[in-house]
Amino acid sequence: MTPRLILILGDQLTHGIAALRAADPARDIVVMAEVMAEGSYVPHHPQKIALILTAMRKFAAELRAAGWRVLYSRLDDPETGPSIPAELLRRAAETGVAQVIATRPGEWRLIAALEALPLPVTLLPDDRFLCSDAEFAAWAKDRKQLRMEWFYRDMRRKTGLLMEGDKPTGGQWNFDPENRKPAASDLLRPKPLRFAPDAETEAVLDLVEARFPTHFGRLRPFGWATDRAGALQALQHFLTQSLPRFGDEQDAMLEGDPALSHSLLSPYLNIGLLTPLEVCQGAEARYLQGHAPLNAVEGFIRQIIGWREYVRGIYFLEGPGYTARNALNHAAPLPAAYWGAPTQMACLRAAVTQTRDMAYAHHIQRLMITGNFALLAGVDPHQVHVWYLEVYADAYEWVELPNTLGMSQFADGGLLGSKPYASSGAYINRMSNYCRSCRYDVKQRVGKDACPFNALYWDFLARNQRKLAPNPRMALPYRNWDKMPEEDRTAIREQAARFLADLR
Ligand code: FAD
Ligand code: DLZ
Ligand code: SF4
Repeated sequence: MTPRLILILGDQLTHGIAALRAADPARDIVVMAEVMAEGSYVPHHPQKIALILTAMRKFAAELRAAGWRVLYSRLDDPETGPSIPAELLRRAAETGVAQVIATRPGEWRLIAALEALPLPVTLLPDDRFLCSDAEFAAWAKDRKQLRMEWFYRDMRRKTGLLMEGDKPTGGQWNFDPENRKPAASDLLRPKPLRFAPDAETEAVLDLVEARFPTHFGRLRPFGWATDRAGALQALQHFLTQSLPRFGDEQDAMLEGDPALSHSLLSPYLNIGLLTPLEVCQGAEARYLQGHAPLNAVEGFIRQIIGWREYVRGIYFLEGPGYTARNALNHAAPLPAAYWGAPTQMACLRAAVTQTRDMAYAHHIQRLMITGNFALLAGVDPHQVHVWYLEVYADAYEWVELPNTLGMSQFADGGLLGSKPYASSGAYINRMSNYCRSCRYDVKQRVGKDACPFNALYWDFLARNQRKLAPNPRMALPYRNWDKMPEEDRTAIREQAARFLADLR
């Protein structure tokens, strides 16, 4: 029987992935390629590139050990082509094998490139996700509004996670009201598991250092797991050490404690070293054995079978055009502070510094610090999107774009979420300890010491009143704005204008 080329991409490192299930080790040839194009179509954080390349090398070794023939191209091989399509054409010419089977990539960009190849290419659905495109489209069809909470309930029913018959465990679908607690410093809080680089990882770190010297972000210290065994260890560590406090500390932010009780599992989930169902079943088991409370376990599972699946559904439902959305017509450039330029805003400095050093920030830092500030400052959502895609170890367009453009920048006009995640300094002060060490005063709205989030928040509301005021969920802030004396409103808007002018 004619052999086929089986393409495995850097975020498809799962032994049970569709393309491998459709292939036969005795007949087919696996193709894996480290290419400059994937590391630089946006300049990814060096830790992300190092994670992917090391994990690809280890995965290829596992495939060979399992009996597969693998053609593996290293970035430093002189024959390696510049891109995935170039590598497939080279391997096709070299082997005389023309037909390609791949699992559909997670970015429209690469789907288009594979479909444009002058070779017969079969793209199989990526069934590592719990909800297929067809299922999501059927769910979304005829709904006036898409809301994660309704989708999530269907995913609970589908997976049976935290279900007692057709009822949710504990009698409620969502325990978030118990979760939004500010964090308290705790020197004994368990830290996420980090891994000292082995020789293979060190070799890749040197390669990445040499090939991507200008990318934003520190490569070392590098502490990510780079194979499934390591990712499983990280999962067990999270389940036993941090999961019990996950719910309580989910929305909190603390100077000097970048992870709190978050899992840091997204880079492993997104490249396929862990599967969403095994992670959620692990968490559910901790609840059933009495080791973790329901608010923590339900909250954690919701992030994965709810938010993660929901944003992916939106990405593929909306198509490549979603990237261009800009419902609020924002056009300002991304401030230099996002690239590490000095800023006196303690919260922004902490989030960006941590991002530079770890390629990681937790959800509330991404949403309510860097995302919120870009939203209030009217930054072009496309620039914000590219920044998030560049700087995080877990960033792939299918998950990053809806989170950034939809959830954080409201650039889709409310398709993904019901209202903008905009807040003044008061929210950051309530949920973090950043304000204590900040040069600005979170209680002031105007004056040289005033927290920039305050004037910017009201200015954002005023600027967008026509578009946002009809939204019932925005009624309260607009009532407060309208009640403010005229001279206060003028002073706030002047303060915001001065701050934005200085920023630019
Ligand atoms: P935990 O807090 O421990 O959560 C557990 C898991 O739930 C995560 O590992 C992740 O797989 C999943 N999850 C949680 N929230 C979300 C969400 N909103 N969407 C999808 N999955 C979620 N996540 C990415 O994986 N890649 C991205 O590129 C990305 N970009 C984001 C950009 C913005 C502007 C925002 C607001 C959020 C973004 N997120 C992204 C979602 C979320 O911030 C990260 O998944 C989370 O911070 C990863 O850290 P963790 O593993 O410690 O998560
Ligand atoms: C992110 C990434 C990087 C940095 N490098 C490679 C690579 O060299 N080879 C590869 O196959 N995949 C890489 N990836 C992952 C791809 O960018 C990812 O598969 C697409 O963005 C689709 O999600
Ligand atoms: Fe951030 Fe304002 Fe608090 Fe400073 S005062 S840390 S700028 S919220």
